[in-house]
Amino acid sequence: MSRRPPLRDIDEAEIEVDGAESSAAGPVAVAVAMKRALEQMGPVRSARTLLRLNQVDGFDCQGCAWPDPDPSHRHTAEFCENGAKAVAEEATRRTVGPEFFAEHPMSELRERTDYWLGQQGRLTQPVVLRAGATHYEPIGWDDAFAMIGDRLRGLASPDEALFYTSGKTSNEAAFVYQLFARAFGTNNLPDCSNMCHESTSVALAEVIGIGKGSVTLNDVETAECLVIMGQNPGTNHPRMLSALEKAKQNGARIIAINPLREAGLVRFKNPQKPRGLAGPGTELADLHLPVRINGDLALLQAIAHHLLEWGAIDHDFVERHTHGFEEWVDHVRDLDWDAVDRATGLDRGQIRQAAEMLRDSSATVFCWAMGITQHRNAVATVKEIANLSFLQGNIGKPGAGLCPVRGHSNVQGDRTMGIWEQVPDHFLDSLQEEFGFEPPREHGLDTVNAVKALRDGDARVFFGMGGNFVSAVSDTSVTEDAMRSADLTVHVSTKLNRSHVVHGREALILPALGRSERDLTGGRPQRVTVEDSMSAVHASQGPLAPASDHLRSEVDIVCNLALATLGGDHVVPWATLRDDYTEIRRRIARVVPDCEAYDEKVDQPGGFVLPHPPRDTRTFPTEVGKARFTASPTDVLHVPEGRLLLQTMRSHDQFNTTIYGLDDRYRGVKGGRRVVFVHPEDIAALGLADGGYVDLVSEWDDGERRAPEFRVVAYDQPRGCAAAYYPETNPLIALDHVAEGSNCPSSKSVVVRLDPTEQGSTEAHYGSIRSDQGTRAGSPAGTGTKRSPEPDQLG
Ligand SMILES: Nc1nc2c(c(=O)[nH]1)N[C@H]1C(S)=C(S)[C@@H](COP(=O)(O)OP(=O)(O)OC[C@H]3O[C@@H](n4cnc5c(=O)[nH]c(N)nc54)[C@H](O)[C@@H]3O)O[C@H]1N2
Ligand SMILES: Nc1nc2c(c(=O)[nH]1)N[C@H]1C(S)=C(S)[C@@H](COP(=O)(O)OP(=O)(O)OC[C@H]3O[C@@H](n4cnc5c(=O)[nH]c(N)nc54)[C@H](O)[C@@H]3O)O[C@H]1N2
Ligand SMILES: [Mo]
Repeated sequence: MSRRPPLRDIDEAEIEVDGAESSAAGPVAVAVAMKRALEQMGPVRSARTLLRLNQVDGFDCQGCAWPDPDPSHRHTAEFCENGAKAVAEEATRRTVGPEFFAEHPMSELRERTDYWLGQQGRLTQPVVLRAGATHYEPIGWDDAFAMIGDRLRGLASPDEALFYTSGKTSNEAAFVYQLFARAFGTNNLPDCSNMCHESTSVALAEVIGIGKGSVTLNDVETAECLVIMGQNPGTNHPRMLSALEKAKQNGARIIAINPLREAGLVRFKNPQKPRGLAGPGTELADLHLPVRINGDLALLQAIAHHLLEWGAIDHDFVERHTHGFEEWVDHVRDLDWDAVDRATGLDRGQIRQAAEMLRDSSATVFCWAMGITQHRNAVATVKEIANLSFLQGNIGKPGAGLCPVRGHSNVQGDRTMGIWEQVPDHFLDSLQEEFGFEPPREHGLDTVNAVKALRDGDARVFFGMGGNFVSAVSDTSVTEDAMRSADLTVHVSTKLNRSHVVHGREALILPALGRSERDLTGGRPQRVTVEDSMSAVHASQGPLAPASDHLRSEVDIVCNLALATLGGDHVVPWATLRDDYTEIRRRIARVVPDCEAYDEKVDQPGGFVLPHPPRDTRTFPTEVGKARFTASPTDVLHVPEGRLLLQTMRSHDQFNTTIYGLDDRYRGVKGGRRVVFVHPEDIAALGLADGGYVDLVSEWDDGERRAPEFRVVAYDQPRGCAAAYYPETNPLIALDHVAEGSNCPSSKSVVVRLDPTEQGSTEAHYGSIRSDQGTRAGSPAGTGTKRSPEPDQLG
């Protein structure tokens, strides 16, 4: 199985490779942020947005979910380079109106990359693609709602509809959206979490009784030791570096566990400080463990083995608050060191050094992200992180705890509001009591199962609240075919993306207001609320005039759709909820646990923090009423001879499937994205050349999957590992390659073969398919290989 990539609009012949950097941020970050802001927004909008970003009376950054400092500690410029890019991307002055769609037929748009599609600008008007039509054309809002309502009512069962959510949706919109799905009659609420921190949520719910992290920003800043695993904060959570800098100034030591030596974990040049702008910056990681991909579970067990050996145990905590200790100890004492060596690829001295740093710390925070959650054994690994924290009592005390670092800015809030295909019964009971309808009780479909339902004809309508489903989900060709088999696909979006051009028999794009924009729904200024990665909830209100007069808020869209589908006399007062979001917050207060007096509490400067029993009082609402130690087998992922273990990650110039630009500055790549990072000795051993071109091929029971034409880049990392960017690599990941227990695509451990090819050969390779579509602009074959680092310059 292979999929022709839409290459026509990116000329990667000019790609440059300069070697990795050894510090993050600094003056270049400020310059890049300002350049991007000015290009997209111009000076006035740049000032108007950036100065309101993450301020108490401003709006929440559309980027990551890292929390804001206490109101009294915020800077005038409380944002990072990538936050500025995220804002610029939304507040751009470029627009995509009806003329655009008249000009560009689907046959052309389908050939475009997500990069090109996104760069066209903000969507301005609802558009429809009628069955068999060649172009999207304008449609009025009422007609669009009527059309969707009609198709939904025509389904054989409400479970034939899928209501996907990406993690930017506000709490208010999320609450009415899940309410609509359930009032319509389904729990099919797949979300981006299913591909992201689901492994974390599943593991933590089981072992600490709540699927959320247990720390505050203050804990991070006052920890004695921080373990940062499977996370690249320099790119994906840049404001976390300021917190790490504070921690270092308070004497903390940092252990980075990552196959790559990410610049943001080495050194931080804080652009808010003279020392950061002109000086050497702050050294961050004291110890970097270049673990082999997927070796974390074994590594954590080895560290625990040492701590047990040395008696570095908080006996009081273990006795009073935990369950299952003996069984776990038996497993870890008996550790198979040979398996540890093979799984981690580390030398035992390095592991011991990490264990010593933990032993010598009386307050440790554990941070992790996608490098941990997107593996077959991810749930087990997260539980092992929890085991280690329990052993030394590092939970529910200052400066210590579990810190899963969430992705999308409101992904945690969306879950709190009930965007969850497996929401617990007590939540459904409250919904029933508040609104007086009977919500469906059967669990719904998650993301991977949603694709299967479409593929198998069990789902007919796909509705996306934000996001870019076909590019974000694994197994691109299967997912695209699944999407094409739908009767109707609808996307509530701000920008054009691939999910709009790979569509069902009929398709609609509904353009929504972004977070930076003024929301005057119901004729009054509305604000929304969001929850960050540390359970802090606060208000957000955009300052800008909307990109077009036709835009509607997500709340407006959901409530009008509900009216069109369920009728004006439905038990839920949709029009009232739509016209005053305070009414929604009143319902949130009565339905969502721990949200009493919600509207009043979000009014406090900086908002409020949701309760978290393990963090607040060391109570663990698990089945056994205690924190649970759990023993997991020390597994080693087998990689056959001649194959590499590929992780699929983000470059510095993207937000998930939104591509801001073609540079990955910290890793030294400029002007292109189809690169695969490989250890110099593996390049030699595989008979390849640095700067040469390969097809990435993955092998599954049902055949091969191929992502063509990646340039090989020599890059320091453990032998046997490789890395390339997502979403270009999603065609390689079989839909069934998922984490056990969470069903999260295992996008960080894909066994691949590298087949040598020639640059520009894709055309020939797919010649018969591409022949009628012209040739790729400006990429003469065989040119453009530029300077690349010598192997001994790396690291
Ligand atoms: N600017 C920007 N910000 C973002 C995003 C974005 O795309 N752009 N995305 C947002 C979202 S939704 C999310 S979920 C987060 C993602 O934030 P991250 O999780 O930081 O994102 P990735 O780029 O997937 O990085 C994974 C990191 O894990 C490492 N890694 C890979 N495999 C392993 C492994 O087996 N073990 C260990 N220890 N490490 C491993 C990689 O080398 C890399 O450093 O960021 C959010 N913030
Ligand atoms: N191989 C591989 N695959 C992965 C990952 C990986 O690491 N490797 N990471 C996974 C992760 S962690 C995640 S979270 C998913 C991300 O999956 P998604 O959340 O589905 O994808 P995004 O790229 O964030 O969605 C971008 C689109 O959202 C729309 N949008 C932006 N802002 C708004 C808004 O305010 N309102 C509305 N309505 N729409 C808006 C725009 O139209 C934009 O095109 O991808 C997953 N896929
Ligand atoms: Mo994510």
